[in-house]
Amino acid sequence: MALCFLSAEEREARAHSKAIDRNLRREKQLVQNSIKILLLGAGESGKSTVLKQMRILHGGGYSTSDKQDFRPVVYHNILKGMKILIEARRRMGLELENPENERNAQMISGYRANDMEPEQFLHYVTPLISLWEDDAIQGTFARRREFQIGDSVQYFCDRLTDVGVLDYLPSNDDIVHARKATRGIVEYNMAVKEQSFRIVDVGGQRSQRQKWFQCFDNVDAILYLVASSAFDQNLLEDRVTNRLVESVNIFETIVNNRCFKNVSIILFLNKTDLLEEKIKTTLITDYFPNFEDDPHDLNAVQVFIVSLFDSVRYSRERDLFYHRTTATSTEQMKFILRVVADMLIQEHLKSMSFA
Ligand SMILES: Nc1nc2c(ncn2[C@@H]2O[C@H](COP(=O)(O)OP(=O)(O)OP(=O)(O)O)[C@@H](O)[C@H]2O)c(=O)[nH]1
Ligand SMILES: [Mg+2]
Repeated sequence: MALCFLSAEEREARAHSKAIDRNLRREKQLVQNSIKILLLGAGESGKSTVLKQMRILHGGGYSTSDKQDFRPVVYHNILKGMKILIEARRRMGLELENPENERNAQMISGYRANDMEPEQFLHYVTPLISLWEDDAIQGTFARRREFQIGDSVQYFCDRLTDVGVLDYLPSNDDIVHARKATRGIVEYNMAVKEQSFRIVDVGGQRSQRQKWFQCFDNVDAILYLVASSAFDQNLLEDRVTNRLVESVNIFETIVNNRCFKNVSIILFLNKTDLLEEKIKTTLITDYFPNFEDDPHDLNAVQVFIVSLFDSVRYSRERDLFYHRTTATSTEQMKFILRVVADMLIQEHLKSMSFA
């Protein structure tokens, strides 16, 4: 039917429908052209931290209002962390060095999770500083592998005077240290060198892992994160399974999954900063007796951890790609993410030319 026989409304409706079709085509093209990266790994391995760095380095970053949204998370990390320390100290039977801290401990123990405003948090700051300085709390913290406490508690407790002000605005460093477990599936789009990337972040705790298969379609690359420093720690979920063993077991199911036959899988040996500190005093041989090298040598320990992951791969066609990372360091991630993006862009171009 010629367009001139259409009423004005019909013409408008047709134009509208054509515009929708155009947008759909553009979106489809964008999805086809973008590189889909899955972030996988056990709980607390650092997946969301890597995603935050991608947003800081290659995405829109964090506006003032986004940063404000992290305030209650930081407050919760600190108060929950101190509550855990107080309870663990009691169980260990360590006497508080400063008698006034009995009252402070009672106050913090009464904290219940809520979205706290700065005015409220300010009441807790002096008691928190006093407790953090107490030898009994420090002694308890030194034995933290015996109980479950987040890796960022020390970072924030060392900065209580900065956090404990009325106009506190979390910095990018604070944001990458803030801990909130991921529930469900989070997607983020960004571009590196005009190549679009679709990043998918999932929750790594056991209860979250049944959702993983929902994002297994059309994956180009997997960044598999492991908390390398967790070789002496047990899982939060059952408190008995070694965290490194759990991570190797999950990796085994991913790396040998036929869905990922042609997918680049890159291992991020994460939390290098914490591993470096830990091996000064903790022997990996106490947890992995088949380690035969110098347990205080960072490189030797990392090579051993990589070998645990490498040994569960059925296919030996390709070498296992890995990077030693500290996901909380924006400086370091800038370099590593660039290397990874370059590699994936090359592979993507190659696959497009064969398509
Ligand atoms: N010191 C240090 N802390 C890290 C590093 N990577 C992550 N973290 C911290 O470890 C905690 C857990 O990191 P997340 O990124 O939330 O871990 P996740 O893998 O997303 O965890 P789930 O969402 O539960 O699966 C956060 O407090 C991070 O700041 C690292 O390389 N070094
Ligand atoms: Mg997460």
